[in-house]
Amino acid sequence: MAVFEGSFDRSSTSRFAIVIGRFNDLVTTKLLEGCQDCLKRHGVNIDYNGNQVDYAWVPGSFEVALVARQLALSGQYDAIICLGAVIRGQTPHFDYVAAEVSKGIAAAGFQTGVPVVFGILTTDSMQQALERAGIKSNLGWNYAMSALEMASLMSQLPKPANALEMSGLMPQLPKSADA
Ligand code: INI
Repeated sequence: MAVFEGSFDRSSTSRFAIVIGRFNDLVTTKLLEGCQDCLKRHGVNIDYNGNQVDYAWVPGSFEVALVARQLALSGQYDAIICLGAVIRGQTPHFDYVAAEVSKGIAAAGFQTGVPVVFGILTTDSMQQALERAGIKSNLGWNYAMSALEMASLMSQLPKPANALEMSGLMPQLPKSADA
């Protein structure tokens, strides 16, 4: 039997997409820098005109999952990295955005079979967000590590016997009574 484990040594051949929310871009641009730094130092060509990383900017975290799913469905990427910052305010808005983006990103991965990394900060304050986007550490780096590891791991796993069915995209037909 086998032990499956992602490695970080085939990065120069993997392809990634990064989806970034513009909302709270003081934070998300820093997450992106951390993410790019990690990818670059693992041998990934992060150039905008290169052939390894594509970038998609969206208005806010709420839109991230939709775009990540569409990119994943293209079959062109080994992993998708989602970056956003949802910061609690005076209203319940935070809860709606945070709930939808986390569910949406999980669904995008499940539905497509492509690893979709949850790089959305959810914090109580801008201070907490900035601390996680470069002031103390930069979680963008960690999100890139997850993408590298998952891209490698998924490439090693046995392929689904029925790719459409496993993706959850095939409509479930009702079973007829006499079938
Ligand atoms: N989007 C964020 O990425 N972070 C937030 O903190 C946020 N808040 O608090 O409102 C936010 N809202 C915008 C949202 O993501 C959508 O872009 C907008 O509602 C349009 O659909």
